[in-house]
Amino acid sequence: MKSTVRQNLLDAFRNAAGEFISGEKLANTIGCSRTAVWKHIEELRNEGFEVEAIRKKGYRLAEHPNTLTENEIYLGLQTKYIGKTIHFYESLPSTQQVAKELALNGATEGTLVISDEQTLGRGRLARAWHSPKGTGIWTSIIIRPKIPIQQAPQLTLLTAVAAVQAIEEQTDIDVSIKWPNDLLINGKKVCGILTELQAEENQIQSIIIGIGINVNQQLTDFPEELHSIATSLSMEVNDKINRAKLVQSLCFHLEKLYETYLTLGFQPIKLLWESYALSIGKQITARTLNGTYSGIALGINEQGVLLLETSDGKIQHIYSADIEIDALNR
Ligand code: BT5
Repeated sequence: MKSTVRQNLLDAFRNAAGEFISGEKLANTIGCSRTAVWKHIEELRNEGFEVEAIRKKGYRLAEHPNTLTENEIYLGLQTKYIGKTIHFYESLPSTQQVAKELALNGATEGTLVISDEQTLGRGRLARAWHSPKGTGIWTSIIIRPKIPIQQAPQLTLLTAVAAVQAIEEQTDIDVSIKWPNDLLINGKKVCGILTELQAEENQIQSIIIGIGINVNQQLTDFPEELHSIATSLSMEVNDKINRAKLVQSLCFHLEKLYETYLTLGFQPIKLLWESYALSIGKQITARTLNGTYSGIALGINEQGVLLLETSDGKIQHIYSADIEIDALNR
């Protein structure tokens, strides 16, 4: 966040819930001069916020611009710490890289990096993640859980649940999860999650949760090779979706689930994850770096590892793979 004055001003407008606040009261609550208040209001106006000013009554925030700016995200945020510090960029190679550097420099838990465009967005195994300007949510969030390293994959599954809940809340579309990190609508990918961790002497320092959600793209915004496998929320509902609201909702659900996870463990998250999962009980093929396995997906274990029963009755533990649900039982 660029300025705490700005942050306090937005908090004051949010608390006023559309009512007028006098310039003097604003200056007092924020702890700055009335001239500074005026300057910040002018900046908000330049960003597209409509701030009414009436003599003797003061200021009132009338309209939001519905753009994806840090102010717009901050204004509707209902969390304690996830997303409370926002680093917004017009364009970045990848939000993961910036979040990683911030985390190494001590950024607090919940710090959110978001960019309107990524020029080098990436998925797992350095695959490209298509992130065109002004259309999606390309974000990385820093968390610092005190958990053993081998439990880190649970956070990918937790994030997938949070993203499903946020999308369903904002759009009413049914979303399913394909293990471990794909969110699908009618079989097409709408969201991908990439979690990366930084550790020292077997201790997690930070986990960077990268989330990419296709929001307002139309088919022609995707490159040819993604036409048959990708979709956006807008394509599914035939309408534009407010990206800032979706980010707020994502932060809200992420924080709620993360708090549950820290107090009650993975079990409640696992149950939720299973309720959204596509592949459980189905015949699947899992391509791992060590080979390809086919069998029935039994579910996930306490670590978030996928259990696959092969035709000879053996149970394979799949830690990382691309899975395909076999055509026969889709
Ligand atoms: C993922 O990888 O799905 C994780 C994507 C994470 C992206 C976020 S955006 C914010 C943060 N910053 C980053 O640089 N990354 C994270 P994976 O499971 O490996 O899937 C990658 C594959 O998805 C590609 O090989 C394509 O086939 C496909 N793909 C690429 N862009 C896509 C898009 N926009 N929508 C749907 N599918 C896409």
